[in-house]
Amino acid sequence: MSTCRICAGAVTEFLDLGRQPLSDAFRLPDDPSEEFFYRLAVGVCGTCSMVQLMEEVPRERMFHQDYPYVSQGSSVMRAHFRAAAERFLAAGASFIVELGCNDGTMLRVVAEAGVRHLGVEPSGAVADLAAAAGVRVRKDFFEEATAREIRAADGPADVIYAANTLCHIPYMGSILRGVDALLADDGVFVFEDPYLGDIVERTSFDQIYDEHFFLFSARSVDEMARRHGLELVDVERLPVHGGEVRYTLARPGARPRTSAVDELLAAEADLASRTTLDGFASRVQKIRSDLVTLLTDLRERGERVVGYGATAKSATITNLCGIGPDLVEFISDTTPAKQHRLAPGSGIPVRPPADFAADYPPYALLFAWNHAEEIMAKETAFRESGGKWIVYVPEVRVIG
Ligand code: JHZ
Ligand code: SAH
Ligand code: ZN
Repeated sequence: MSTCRICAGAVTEFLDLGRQPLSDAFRLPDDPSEEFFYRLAVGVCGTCSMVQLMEEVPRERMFHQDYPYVSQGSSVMRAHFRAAAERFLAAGASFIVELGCNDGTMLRVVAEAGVRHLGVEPSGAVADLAAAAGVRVRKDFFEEATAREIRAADGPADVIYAANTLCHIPYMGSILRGVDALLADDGVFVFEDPYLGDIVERTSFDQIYDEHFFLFSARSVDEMARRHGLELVDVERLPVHGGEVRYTLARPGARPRTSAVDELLAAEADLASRTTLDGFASRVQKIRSDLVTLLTDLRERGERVVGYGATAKSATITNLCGIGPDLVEFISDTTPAKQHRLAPGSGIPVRPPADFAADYPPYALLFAWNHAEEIMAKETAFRESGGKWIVYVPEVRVIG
């Protein structure tokens, strides 16, 4: 049992994913330091229904100068963020603040339009990429104190936006007090994160890792907003990252609540129930044993398997299943800051895509399954060489 980070209610554990490393800590092969591990387990609050990790990793261990993830690695995500920026601009926003702006993939569109903005980003190297792209960025963790300083210096924000960032932040009280301090009276706080409903439906349990402290639903976000003097006024389901929801919060009465909110709330009637979550946990165990069986069989037959996409998500599955370099030769990844390093916990080497293309393996294990369409569309030569994809969401399957 632990205490809910939203409402202080009792959180009951429903899934233990074991000892896990930091999902984005790609290590140099000769790094002599001891690797950090924590217990990855997830539970649900009996009061507000928020699904959350049982243990919290200190933020500075995850987000620092060398944080490697960049948003620009997917063409689908670049288009997604361009569309988000264009929508804010079309609505007439004159000051847009983004939490976790990363390499500035969204805000560079705002900067190009000449509209006032600020990115708040604690991870140094990615913040530098944003600045180099013409984005105004503050290297800091967003929290109440940061928000008050921004408000004093820059005035109220029409839009506060956070993609794949809010669910990373356990200290939610400070964040929402900060939003209250910074948001214009008729402003909107818009955030999008992996959706609990999709995670349960697809058994995409690899969305659970250190950085994803919360798995949001309309119900839990509605409760969270209300407890902090805000109102959930809109929800929109997004196809990106394996299924997300974009939530819009506003000050009470400032905006009408759309029917989409009530529809999603109604569809979630059983989502946080013990039966649903226990069913999810037992499907996780099936995926785990199916995948280990498949990879072990392939090894016994002498077949090569290469991983595709050194995702943060892959840390959960490799470490849960005990998949190491004996089962997956290396992982191909486009991110310079991950290449020539070892994947966390598993020690699987990460190599540039050229190494994948130089000698196509018969099997590629698709760790970046959320980008399947984009990846399969461009990896035609792999398929033509006879290559087959292995996926494990929503179940273990060989394609080809
Ligand atoms: P991708 C990260 O998760 C961490 P990850 C974080 N916690 C989060 O929530 C999401 O991002 C937003 C590579 N790649 O997007 C690039 C190729 O090699 O699934 C990335 O390393 N070739 C903030 O890491 C990885 O795969 C390709 O063609 O799970 C994809 O990572 C493409 C498209 C990607 O997020
Ligand atoms: N928005 C981008 C990046 C997501 S990665 C996208 O969707 O692709 C999550 C980002 O949140 C990281 O760059 C991390 O440094 C940042 N972050 C973590 N805690 C934060 C905080 N308290 N305030 C602002 N950014 C934070
Ligand atoms: Zn709670």
